[in-house]
Amino acid sequence: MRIRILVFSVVAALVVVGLTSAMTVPKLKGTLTTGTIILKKANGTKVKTLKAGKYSFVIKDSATIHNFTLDGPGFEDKVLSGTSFTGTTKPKTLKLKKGSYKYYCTIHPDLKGTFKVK
Ligand SMILES: [Cu+2]
Repeated sequence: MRIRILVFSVVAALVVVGLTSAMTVPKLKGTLTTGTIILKKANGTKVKTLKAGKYSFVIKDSATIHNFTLDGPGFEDKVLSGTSFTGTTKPKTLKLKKGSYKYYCTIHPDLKGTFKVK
């Protein structure tokens, strides 16, 4: 009986750990204004390198003339915030693979940032 309780506890603990790790997808916050585009980690630092894996993207977009578009392995010009949209996008989970990524406005390609996934 005691072993059965122990086994149940271990299984329950593993389920909790599994659910927790599934829920803790790192958040990345993009900001798009009339003159700036930037992608930051939850701690506020600019994204330069990331480990391969899933990330939850949220874009805070106050510009009606720009879009926030991601280009890189697995994504060819994926629009995360459309040109006319303003506000904060719903979180979108994306799986990033190794390689070089660029986030930019397709209308104004000079408005851009890059990061690497290792
Ligand atoms: Cu633009």
